[in-house]
Amino acid sequence: MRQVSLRQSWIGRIRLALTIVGLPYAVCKPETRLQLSSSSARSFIYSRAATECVDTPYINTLRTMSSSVAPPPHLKSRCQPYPGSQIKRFPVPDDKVDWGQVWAQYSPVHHTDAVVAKRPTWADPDIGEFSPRFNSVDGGVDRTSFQGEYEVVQAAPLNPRGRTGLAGRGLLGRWGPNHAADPIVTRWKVDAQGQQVTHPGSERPVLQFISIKRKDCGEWAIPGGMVDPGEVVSLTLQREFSEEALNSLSVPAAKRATIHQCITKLFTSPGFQVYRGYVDDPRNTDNAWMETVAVNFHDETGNSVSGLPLQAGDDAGEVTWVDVDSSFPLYASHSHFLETVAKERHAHW
Ligand code: RP5
Repeated sequence: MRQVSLRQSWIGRIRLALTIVGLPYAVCKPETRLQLSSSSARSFIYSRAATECVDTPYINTLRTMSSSVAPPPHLKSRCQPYPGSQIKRFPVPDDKVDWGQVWAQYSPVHHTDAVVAKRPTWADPDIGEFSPRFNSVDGGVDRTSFQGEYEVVQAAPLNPRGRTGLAGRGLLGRWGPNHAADPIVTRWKVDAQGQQVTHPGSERPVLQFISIKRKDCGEWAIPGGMVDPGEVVSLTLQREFSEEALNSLSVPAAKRATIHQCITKLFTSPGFQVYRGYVDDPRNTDNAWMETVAVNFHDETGNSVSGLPLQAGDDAGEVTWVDVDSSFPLYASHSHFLETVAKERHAHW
């Protein structure tokens, strides 16, 4: 039986009041696409542990692109079979995704991958074997959601975007939100003469971004990764980029220091926060799901990170610069993030 946790509405009232008087709550709400002009941009620093944006001047320069239209029902989170297995999810039609739709016949398959069940350091124990504090920062593990407060039903957190046809954690380590960070590193595409390339169809300049081919599914993706307990997102963005696109874990310590020096400049330059919220990731389940903060770091002149030799590492099978184009299929919700970047930079999409 579903136990709906009804929290007092005072938080909502405070948020509404802050929004009305123009204080920064509005930019911290979930699933908000944020824009800022390059002239007014400030460095991106975001601390999930504190659950607040810490760079207040930056916050005040943001323009909000949030729409009041409800997001479409998640699709990849209902994919068949469940990744890394032959397990078939209980089929969920679009009109039954919402938990609010009563559906007595709903009988999700239970699955927690053997790797997760072995309890690696990045995974929680089973429900019943520990006492997680959901909807809070729990001993370094951020169990809050960008989507707001999620429900906990029979001790298990409930996916805020609705049914997926699979209960348990599947391949995800944490019950509830699994927080990631996605660094979108871009440059302008140039020809052999160094001239910006314009797309013949859209007549707009073409952006390129650094993409990795994921080893687990073979799909192209942004080189993102999980936020470690207690880690600030700005650090995760740089760390994951170094590990996956520059193979920093496998290079000698001296070379690692050089890589670090080269990319620190880019990652401390003004970043454009593209998205933060739920990710339609194929690994999502009814009780565990991905959320991310996606940030764009742009190499305008093409002579900072563009000069670094790309080398796939960690979870990446390949790494390369890829043209930003709507026809290029990407993992999870990554196309949506790239579309926002292209629009913000008036580039071809
Ligand atoms: C996606 O999974 C996120 O957007 C991020 O790119 C990625 C993190 O998972 P791992 O790459 O660490 O598996 O949902």
